Amino acid sequence: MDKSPALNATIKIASIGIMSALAAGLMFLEFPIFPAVNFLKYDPSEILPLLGGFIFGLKEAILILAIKDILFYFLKSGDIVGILMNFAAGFAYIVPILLIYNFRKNRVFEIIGYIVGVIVTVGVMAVLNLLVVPFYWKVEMNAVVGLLPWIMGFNAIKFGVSSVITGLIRKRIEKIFE
Ligand code: RBF
Repeated sequence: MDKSPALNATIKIASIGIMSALAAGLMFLEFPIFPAVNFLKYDPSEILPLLGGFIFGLKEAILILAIKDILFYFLKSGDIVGILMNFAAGFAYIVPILLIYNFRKNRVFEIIGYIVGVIVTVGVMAVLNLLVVPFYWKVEMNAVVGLLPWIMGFNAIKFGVSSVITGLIRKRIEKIFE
């Protein structure tokens, strides 16, 4: 972007708004992957904050993620625990990817970022689910331990798929902003 600073700021604010709204819309596609853990739903909405992060930066990515979740909370879900878990997963996924990419802005570090991002998310969400699901479903923590393979598999698939899609479309999306 080599336009005037005022125009750049305007483009950025408008883009953050559009990307947040698109992400909230994508979240409506949500569906469970594994019947054993049908409270975990796949949707590809983390792709937009991640793209926003590659284009504008980490703060902007977190802002798009937060607006997406607030919009979805009011438009559909109404479940504060589910929304906070969705935000936590998106945060654990996006932050390592963008930190690694900001260290060296090339394809290799981008791909290392996706791999680390998925691993961090699988680990963080395993712990968070162990702590939260006993209260949410009023079950023993031992029962949740039995679900861990499904929970970890879910997050690996969800964020693995989102990484592949983002890796494939990123350059094309960024061209729009050149
Ligand atoms: N979303 C994830 O991407 N990863 C998770 O590990 C995860 N754990 C959740 C645990 C509970 C108890 C709930 C209620 C939701 C969780 N979510 C998780 C969010 C869920 O997949 C969905 O996006 C939200 O519930 C919004 O419908």
